[in-house]
Amino acid sequence: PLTQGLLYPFESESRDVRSLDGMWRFLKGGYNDSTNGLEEKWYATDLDKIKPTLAMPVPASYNDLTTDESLRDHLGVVWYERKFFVSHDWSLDKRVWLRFGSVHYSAIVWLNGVEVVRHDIGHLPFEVEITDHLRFGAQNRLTVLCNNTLTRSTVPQGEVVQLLTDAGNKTFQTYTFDFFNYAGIHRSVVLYTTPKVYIQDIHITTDVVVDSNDDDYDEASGEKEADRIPGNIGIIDFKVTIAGVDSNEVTESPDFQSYYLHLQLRAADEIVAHEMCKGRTFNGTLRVKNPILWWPYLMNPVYGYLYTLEIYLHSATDESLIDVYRMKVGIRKIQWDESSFLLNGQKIYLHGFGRHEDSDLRGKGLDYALLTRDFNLLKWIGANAYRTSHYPYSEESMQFADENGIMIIDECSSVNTDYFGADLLYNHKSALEQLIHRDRNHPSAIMWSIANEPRTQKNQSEPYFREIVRYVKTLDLTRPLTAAINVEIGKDKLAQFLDIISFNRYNAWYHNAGHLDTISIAVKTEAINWNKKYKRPILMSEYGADTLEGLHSLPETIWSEDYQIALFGQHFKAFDYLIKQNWFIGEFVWNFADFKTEQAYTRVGGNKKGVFTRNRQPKSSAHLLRERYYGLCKQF
Ligand code: GCB
Repeated sequence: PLTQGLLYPFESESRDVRSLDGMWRFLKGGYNDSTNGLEEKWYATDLDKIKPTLAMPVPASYNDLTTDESLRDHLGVVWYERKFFVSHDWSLDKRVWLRFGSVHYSAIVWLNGVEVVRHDIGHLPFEVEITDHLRFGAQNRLTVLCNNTLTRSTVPQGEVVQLLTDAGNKTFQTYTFDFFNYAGIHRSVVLYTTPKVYIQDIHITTDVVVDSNDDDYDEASGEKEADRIPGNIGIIDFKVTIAGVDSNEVTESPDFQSYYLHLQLRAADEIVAHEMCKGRTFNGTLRVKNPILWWPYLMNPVYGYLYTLEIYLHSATDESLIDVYRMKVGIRKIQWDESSFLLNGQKIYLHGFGRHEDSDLRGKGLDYALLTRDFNLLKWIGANAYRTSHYPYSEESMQFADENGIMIIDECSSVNTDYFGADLLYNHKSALEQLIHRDRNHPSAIMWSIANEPRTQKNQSEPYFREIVRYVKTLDLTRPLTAAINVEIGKDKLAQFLDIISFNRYNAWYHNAGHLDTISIAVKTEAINWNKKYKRPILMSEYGADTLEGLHSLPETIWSEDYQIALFGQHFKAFDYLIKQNWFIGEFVWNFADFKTEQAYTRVGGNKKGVFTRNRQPKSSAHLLRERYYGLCKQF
């Protein structure tokens, strides 16, 4: 089913938002049906009445907050609970919604003991209307079951295995992806209200066209008409869905004509475009003369410029105002062809990072302080882009990216797929559908990445990805598709379907460790071969070296800060050559910061390929990268 609604919960004069973040009660369940608390109906009563509970913050991963190894490595179910009051006022002519920014991996939610919603796939929001289940003017109990089990049909995949221990067999999770499978309620939980009839969904696409009737020409100024550069028109096509009109909640209901929409686009205090929509569909176009375009960081003195789109829903009977929703809109045009990627008609060179949502203690939990620090570091180092390796990042981070002019390669949570069955295909399509629905209005989202390092040497991967790409193209044609590939050109079966080919390669690390002089030629050759074979723009989506902060050695040896610097330098040589080939469109270091992984003898306290430490302080290479990235900002 296609996602509906899920607008970011902004408050307005017609909408209240109430956070349920804070301390919740927490209880660990087991992996099996007999131990996970479902059969015993733990949701039917207070969790403390079942067993002593722990205090657990929301949002946060639960794994690193106690000293209990069995919770860090827990497989299966955990339970969260919190109580809240809502006042009688909220029962008056309103709908009340419960929204989760993300629960990893799957969730079942009960309100006052009644199941209200289920959701699968981490890193994505879900919501449900709870008006009929709420006790107004009284206390309510919200219970959430969160299950982190990964199987061959989850996105990403994992396997559940048995190990013999002194206490008998233990069940635990294995996975091949290289980041810790943090779990819990990772993003904010909110209650919000809407009117009974409400703005349910908004889809906008933007474009920039030349103004053929430029009527600002002023003969009196002595300007010759032929010398004038015609102005631009910014186009915002919108499609707004309202719901709640009748019990069917469909926009095409007979009562539909009793409503109209008024849209206004604001630049600061000035209204620069507006539109009224009546009739059966709320589709239309706003036109802005000589718009301030959305530009990436430092490509223009004004970057990350956002207008505010205000949507007012009125009753046609008495013109009263029913619902108001405001959102930020960046006007920009994306184009791509065989050899380039253009934004607002200009060639773009992407320079940035693969990243992770990861930090000490809170794991993958949303943290505004961390987000702020990360964006300040991205700007300090001169990055203009990052890839949301290897899953959708928070909606709040997408808003930061919009505002700061950081271009996002928006990746879904498919990592290292080596099985291509119908069950996985279904979930993978759903992961992409939910991601695109969530992020399609963000100017910063410039490309969709459908997977990271799938095993595309396998024959079954070909029909699988043909179908994935066909499906994504039915959802969005305004952005190019890519995937981060690490299979060799001769064997890979996915690149043929992509608009832009991204490749991950660890020259002088996993290949030929210690041989810095093999890097430049290998990178050049690989990029050229991808381009030759497929005639597409190419970018290097990962390269890097694990680096232990404070470890130095000359001549450079692997794991030292000096080696990371030398390895970057060799890559820069190749990139400088490739940039001149035109079709080479970007370079992404792996990784922005050190991050936690599963325990493995190749990982000393996690993956250390960060340019910043896990604490977000620079390693020596950060200064070199800063010089390069600022240089690239000037060049493009
Ligand atoms: C990769 C993966 C990334 C790993 C990285 C590494 O190719 O895409 O998830 O963390 O290599 O450091 O091994």
